[in-house]
Amino acid sequence: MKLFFSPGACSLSPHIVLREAGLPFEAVKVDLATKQTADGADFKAINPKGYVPALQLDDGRVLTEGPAIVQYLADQVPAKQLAPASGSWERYRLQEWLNFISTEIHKQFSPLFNAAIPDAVKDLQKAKLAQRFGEIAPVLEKQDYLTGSQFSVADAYLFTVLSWSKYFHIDLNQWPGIARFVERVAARPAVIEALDAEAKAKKIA
Ligand SMILES: N[C@@H](CCC(=O)N[C@@H](CS)C(=O)NCC(=O)O)C(=O)O
Repeated sequence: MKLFFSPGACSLSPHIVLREAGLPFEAVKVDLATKQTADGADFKAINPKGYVPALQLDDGRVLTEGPAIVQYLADQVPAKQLAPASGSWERYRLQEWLNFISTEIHKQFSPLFNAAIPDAVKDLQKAKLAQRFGEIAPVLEKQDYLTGSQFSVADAYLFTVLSWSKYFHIDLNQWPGIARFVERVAARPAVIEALDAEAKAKKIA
């Protein structure tokens, strides 16, 4: 399998999941400005949408969209319990979280990275994010992870998008449950490895 990623982007979520799952993979860096991969391919020929993450299976099939990719990966190694069984109530709860993170957090952060968006709009986005963090905080006050005591792919995704807070002076200590969640996830060996690998890939540039 190949994971097409960009250091620090939302592709960190499947990167963490691949390492949590213990699946063999090759991480291929994508230059999002030029849409070229580090191994010299035209990334738009792999994912016509031009964004990361994309997962290419050994038979050539490509899966895109972070929430779909992480569920696919979790289902390859059910024993790791990175997602509840397909069809179970708990699986729908996981999908509820993945969709919430995708639409209400990930895509609310995206305009903050866009230099063309006026500051007044960015302030509204930050207020909306603060509202959403306030909704997640009570959950993480009473349990270690989004779905309970077990780390899941939703936690990898939430950790990834929360990591962008530092770029926009959003102090997560306002929500102690969230701040402790970030520390808890950051201490996981698979997460340390993924962050380290992405930091090295960033330096190579
Ligand atoms: N809907 C996609 C969005 C992915 C996305 O926003 N990727 C960003 C990085 S976090 C990206 O590659 N942006 C570059 C671009 O759109 O050209 C998903 O959830 O996987």
